Amino acid sequence: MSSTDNPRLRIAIQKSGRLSDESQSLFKRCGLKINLADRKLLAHVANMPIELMLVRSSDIPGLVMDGVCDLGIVGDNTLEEHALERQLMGESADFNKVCSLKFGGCRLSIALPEEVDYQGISSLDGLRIATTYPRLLNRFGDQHGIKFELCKLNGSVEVAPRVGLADGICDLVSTGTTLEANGLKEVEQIYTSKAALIQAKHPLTEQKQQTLNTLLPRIQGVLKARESKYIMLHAPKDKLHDVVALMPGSETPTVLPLAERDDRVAVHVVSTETFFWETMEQLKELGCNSILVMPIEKMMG
Ligand code: PRT
Repeated sequence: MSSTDNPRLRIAIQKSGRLSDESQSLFKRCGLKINLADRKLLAHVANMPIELMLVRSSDIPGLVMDGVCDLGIVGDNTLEEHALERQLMGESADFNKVCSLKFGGCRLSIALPEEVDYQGISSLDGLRIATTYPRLLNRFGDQHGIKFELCKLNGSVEVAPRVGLADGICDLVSTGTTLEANGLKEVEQIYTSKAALIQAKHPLTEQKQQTLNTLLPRIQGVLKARESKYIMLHAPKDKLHDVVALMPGSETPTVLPLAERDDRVAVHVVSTETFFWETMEQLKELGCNSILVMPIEKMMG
């Protein structure tokens, strides 16, 4: 059944790998009851007309661009590489990026053996580079007027220089541990990526559109809640202005009286930015106490 005849909104997610747990957890936090027990290709959602297609990450851009799936979650890196490849083949690469999902963050970088004396981008000209991302690497080369000799690998890219297959690599990096463990150093960052929710260009049926209209605000609510904190503290009344100014991204605070204390108040705020220990220490210096920072599960409105 093609996606357009199917009453269920079909969303492609990675079956197993770095994006699969976060993708499933996002939908679960949106209230979807996903039946994953049998690990089939399609997992129905029990309480909404949605089905998840569990596939390899690298298949997701094509499934969405060809209209087999209505939506998909995939890394920008995979998406961009696939789109570039299609454009070079003269095929259409249509999709809409609905939103960035704030997980799966990484960078695509060129790395060389530690002992190489790196002299800048021009010294990369003519090097043999092993990569899973030849299109993104070539685009970087074109932008800087350099040419690479490419060695396309789909895995274990980081061992290529050690076994004499390439002079360097162009691969995804998150912590840098893999590069270090393989005696490589990052010399150029060519692309940064996060997981994204993408949508096919085909028009949705009214029923699917309604489902999407319910789902999207929930996704936004989960993403916003993930970054936000609910902060409660007791503050000296005469320092209220300074106290509120210290809390990043806070909406209008709720200020409540404290029993038997005319000089102090309770302050409650939702802060939409990262709340650092340093801020807590500064609040304490202003005379605040009972400072509580709590995670928020869901947000709407
Ligand atoms: O599903 P399929 O097999 O087609 O895809 P895949 O092989 O790309 O799957 P997977 O699970 O490895 O990666 C899925 C997506 O996760 C990627 O396309 C990125 O968008 C994202 N992502 C985020 C990463 C990393 N971080 C990452 N660190 N993907 C891969 N890595 C690898 C990298 O290739 C290297 O081997 O992790 C190693 C480096 O990690 P650090 O922490 O040592 O720097």
